[in-house]
Amino acid sequence: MHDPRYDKLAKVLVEYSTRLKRNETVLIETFDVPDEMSIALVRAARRPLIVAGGGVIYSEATAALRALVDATGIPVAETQGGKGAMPYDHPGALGALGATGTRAANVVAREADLVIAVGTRLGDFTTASRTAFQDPGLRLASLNVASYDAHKLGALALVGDARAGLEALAVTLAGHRVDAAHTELAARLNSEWDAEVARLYAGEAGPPTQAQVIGAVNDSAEPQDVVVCAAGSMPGDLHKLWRTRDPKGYHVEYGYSCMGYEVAGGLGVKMADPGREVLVMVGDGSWLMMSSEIATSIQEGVRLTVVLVDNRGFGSIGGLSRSLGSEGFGTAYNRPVDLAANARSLGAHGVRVESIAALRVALAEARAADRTTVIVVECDPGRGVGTYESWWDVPVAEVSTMPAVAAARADYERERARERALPGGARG
Ligand SMILES: Cc1ncc(C[n+]2csc(CCOP(=O)(O)OP(=O)(O)O)c2C)c(N)n1
Ligand SMILES: [Mg+2]
Repeated sequence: MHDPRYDKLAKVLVEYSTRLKRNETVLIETFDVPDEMSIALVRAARRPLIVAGGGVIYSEATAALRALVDATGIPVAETQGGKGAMPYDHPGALGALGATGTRAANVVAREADLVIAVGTRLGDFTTASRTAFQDPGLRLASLNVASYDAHKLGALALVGDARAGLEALAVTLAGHRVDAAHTELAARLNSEWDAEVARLYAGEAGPPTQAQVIGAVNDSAEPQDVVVCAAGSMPGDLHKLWRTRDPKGYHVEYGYSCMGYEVAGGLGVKMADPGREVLVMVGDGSWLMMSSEIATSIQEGVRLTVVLVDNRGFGSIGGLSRSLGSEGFGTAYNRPVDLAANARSLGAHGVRVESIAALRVALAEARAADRTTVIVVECDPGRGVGTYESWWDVPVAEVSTMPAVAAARADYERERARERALPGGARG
């Protein structure tokens, strides 16, 4: 029997909750909240958002997610682990969320009055250091198989498997649809974002950009191909720009973002599913740290295509350092290294390309080749992709003799003030 008091309470919570002023704290402790209450909250929400994490993919819940989205019109944003949960061209797919997110996802997240997190640890990148969700009346529900993660950030915890939970949610929400305006906004933002991706894929005159390289690799890929990456500026760019068409088509290790994972990880992905083409994308820094599994790929006949972006150093860390006033200290390689010859020395085909047109040809040849190919492409580190309505809390020195650091510190303090305690959680 449905108890109408839940709906009444949800309406009160969503529409008339106390608006807090800065530094005021209200602690609401909820124990054993009945599932009915969660459902009532979803029905009452006007601007709900689902955040799909890696758990959606691990529990093979993508069809259940899609069914729920199609039935209710609730849009979806994806974490790094959850990318691929929705096909990029679904009108409810907002793409990447948080510090490495799309404008579409970050705009909807900022205004969301209900966030339903599914299979995500709600890590620092996903929440843009707790600045991603700014609605003062935000409700957060978190469906996670790990109780620790379900309870994080004061969420209304729904402990359970992502697929079973999403299927149950679809049954209980039968007949419910969010406001048409909310669904239409998501569809418009999805297509605006895709136009931005197309713009970056096309690039401008001059040396290739990393976004153009991603575009060429994506164009060359079949839906079931798998892109593999881990560290540097590439994971953030892939999170924003890679057009996913298969739930298993995107394999980026961003939990630790461990340099050197790329080639070794790609080998593992290929061994797990030899029927899929594996496209490893790796920076020169990561390559120089660990590319030795190329030798294993040759010895064992496990063929990979590796796209090695040479921007002469730790582009991501250099950019981060400069943005904090520290001049990119110690992040550039100042002596050229012949990385294609390096790949050949390990037994792979190794080619260097100077243009996107040549990259496209090399990608087609690599697909037809008898063994692993490493394609080296030089990119301009000064023409990166940038961020979209997001932030990441990287503390800046409080005391420095460098004026640029002092200026960065002032920016840091201003931005940090936007970090907020999520429903039951403290900041920090
Ligand atoms: C094992 C390990 N050491 C250090 C880091 C910190 N780190 C992250 S990205 C990066 C530089 C990566 O350089 P590259 O692969 O050339 O990529 P780019 O930043 O130029 O895109 C470093 C040092 C890390 N993620 N993993
Ligand atoms: Mg580099």
